[in-house]
Amino acid sequence: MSTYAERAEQCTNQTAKKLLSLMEEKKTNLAVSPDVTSAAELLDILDKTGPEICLVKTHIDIITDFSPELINKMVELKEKHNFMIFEDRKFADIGNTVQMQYAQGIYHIVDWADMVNAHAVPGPGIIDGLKEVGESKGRGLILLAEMSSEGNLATGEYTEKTLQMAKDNPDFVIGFITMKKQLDDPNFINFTPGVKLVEGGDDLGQQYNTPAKVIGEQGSDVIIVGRGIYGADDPAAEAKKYREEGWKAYEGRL
Ligand code: 5BU
Repeated sequence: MSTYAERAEQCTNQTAKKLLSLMEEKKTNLAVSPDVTSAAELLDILDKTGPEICLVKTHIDIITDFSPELINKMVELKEKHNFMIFEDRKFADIGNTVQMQYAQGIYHIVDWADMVNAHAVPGPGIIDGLKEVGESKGRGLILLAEMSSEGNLATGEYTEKTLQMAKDNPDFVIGFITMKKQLDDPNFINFTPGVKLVEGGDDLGQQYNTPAKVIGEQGSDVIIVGRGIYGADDPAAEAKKYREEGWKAYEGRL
């Protein structure tokens, strides 16, 4: 299996290249998902876990006291700790609408998020719409090939067709939300949510796998951890544990 550094060399998209290089350089395949609802809490968790992560995954629309100042501060932390930003917006509309959701409204996501994700359900027009806005800024798109929640419909033929949409747009699509490695193509990065140090789930259908399983056995590239880290008493210490587990699993599979 290729290293993150080798794959960074082969990528066409600059966001994918940057992420893979950063992962290798910082020796971390951990993304933190601080799903809290206040700006101060978000910034606090990000400052504490920043040294351990390659990426932060945000849900900007759950912040109750959002202001553009939050974005400025998040970008300051990004520079301080050297990580990238993924807004988990899960676009799911026609190309014309998602373009506006991506660039306009109050969040202007395209201006600060290195990468965003989208459902494949509307068909390739969703990629075209996002690409028209994001490509010139060097942004990257992640498609939801699979989901972590019980009973989800992103399986079988749906997943296969999603992968084909990515193959048709290798300049803008940088990878997948998936439970395992998809495609034998070093260009695409596999991102996996639903990760905890012990397997299990929550009472709303979330299902958890361990870093060892996700990275070591299933061949994914990036673990995305929410409650496992921000719900801990010491998020910095917990992030360090996930980072070590994730990196050990990566080295083990090389
Ligand atoms: P958790 O607290 O580690 O369960 O949070 C998981 C995060 O990943 C949360 O922000 C979800 O919105 C996100 N997620 C997910 O859990 N499963 C999926 O299939 C996708 C996103 Br796509």
